[in-house]
Amino acid sequence: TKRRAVMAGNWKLNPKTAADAKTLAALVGAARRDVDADVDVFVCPPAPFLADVVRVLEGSGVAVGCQNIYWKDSGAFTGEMTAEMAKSVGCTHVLVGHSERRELFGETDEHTRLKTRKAIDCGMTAVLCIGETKTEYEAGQARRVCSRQLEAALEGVQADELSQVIVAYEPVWAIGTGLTATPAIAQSVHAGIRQWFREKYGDGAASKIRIQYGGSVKPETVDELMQAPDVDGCLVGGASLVAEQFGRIFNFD
Ligand code: G2H
Repeated sequence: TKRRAVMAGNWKLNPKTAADAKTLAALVGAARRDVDADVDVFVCPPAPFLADVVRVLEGSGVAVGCQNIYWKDSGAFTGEMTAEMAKSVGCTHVLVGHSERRELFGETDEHTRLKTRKAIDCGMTAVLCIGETKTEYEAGQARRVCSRQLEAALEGVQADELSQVIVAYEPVWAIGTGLTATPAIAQSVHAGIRQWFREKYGDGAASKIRIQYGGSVKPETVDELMQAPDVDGCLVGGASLVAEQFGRIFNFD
């Protein structure tokens, strides 16, 4: 049988105000009608809204994650936020290595390693985002790029710590472009990712690790994606900003 599904909303730099964030959170919470349904759900609002969104979603069955952390514990690092800070306001998850962080903010594989380590040590779940660019995809390098990113970010992470790791495969060419990878493409790369875990950590760990697909997931595409044997959930950007759409996604058939 498949692993427990896990659905995440990445709000990115939206919505505009705390009031709007609370309204969206309340609608997402309401869309989670069946709190006991066999799926984990969390949303990742911008940092200034985290505490409010945690309060709104209390008891709703929707958890809260942050979109980024710094790996230091304190000090002169203007503009940054620690894992401990996020945890102290109720965040349970943190996105690490999103392609926008890598492309626009210069995050390296080494940064993803430090952030993954910090999230685990802090008792949070690291949602490790990996994926190839269009050029790499066209050169047939999807699996190789994913393996390199996994190798780097998980260096030093032990098998018994993998319960605090979720992998999100997000082909960069499918992000916000409206181009969803076909379920067949997603399945093929997800199988390759699981194979990487098998070789590195063994069968048990490989069969347990949850791998989300991300990149223009919509209500119209979620059901078929979720039928792929190695797709365990979705990381949703644009469609997570409309509660009705995100609800339809996490209540997938
Ligand atoms: C990929 C995804 C969520 P979108 O970045 O992380 O966004 O669904 O808008 O492509």
